[in-house]
Amino acid sequence: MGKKPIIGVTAGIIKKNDFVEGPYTHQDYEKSLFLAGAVPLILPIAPDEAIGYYVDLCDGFIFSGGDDIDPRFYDAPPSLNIEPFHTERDASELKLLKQAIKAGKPVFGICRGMQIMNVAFGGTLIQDLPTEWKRPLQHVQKVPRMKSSHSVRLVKDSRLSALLNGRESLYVNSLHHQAVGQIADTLRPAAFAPDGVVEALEHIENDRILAVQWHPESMAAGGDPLMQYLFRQFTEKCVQAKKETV
Ligand SMILES: [Mn+2]
Repeated sequence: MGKKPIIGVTAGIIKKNDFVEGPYTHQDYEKSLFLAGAVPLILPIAPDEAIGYYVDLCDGFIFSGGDDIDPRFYDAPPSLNIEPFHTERDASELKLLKQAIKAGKPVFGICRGMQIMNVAFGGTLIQDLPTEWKRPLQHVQKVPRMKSSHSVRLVKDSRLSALLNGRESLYVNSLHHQAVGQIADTLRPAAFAPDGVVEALEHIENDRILAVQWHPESMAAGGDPLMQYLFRQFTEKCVQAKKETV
């Protein structure tokens, strides 16, 4: 006991019918964390006073995918093509992210999780790629979730590229209609789609902060070795961070 890191995964809310409603994460997050040797812990949207307990309990955090982000958090009005957002989830995750980083915990933002990260550090979002981006490619893929559908170019000398042994590009899946707009000052892009959309972000100094726009958890759960490697690397980072803070 004690060697596997506990990794918190932020949950959204799903309503199945009038009688069934509750915290939701896609099971691929849990599957890929178990595969990587971590123990996942699903974190429901929490009141402020519970956030510190989440930070203490977990050795690292995945900020998961989900709905749009309420644009009030980056001082923009909702555009005509915004989809449903959940203000309470956004507020709760922004607090959790800031406290987790302050406590030195590794964080991995995925899809919406990358967007909330950019917003937390002061950046903005594109609210709807098809109508607000010049000549976008298809970012809501028409093939199963675990399959890749568009390429990304990794930024040379980025931490992400180094993590992947200097790779210059890879194919990823894509299930988003929002994207990073103005990048926060303390973050830098680590990957771009062919249409210029930001597909990965990393912190300029803190190597415990990484985010991707695609869904590596579904590719990993579907058997993709590169994405499984990404999860093992994150798990290892959580183990290291735990050792250093004890
Ligand atoms: Mn994409």
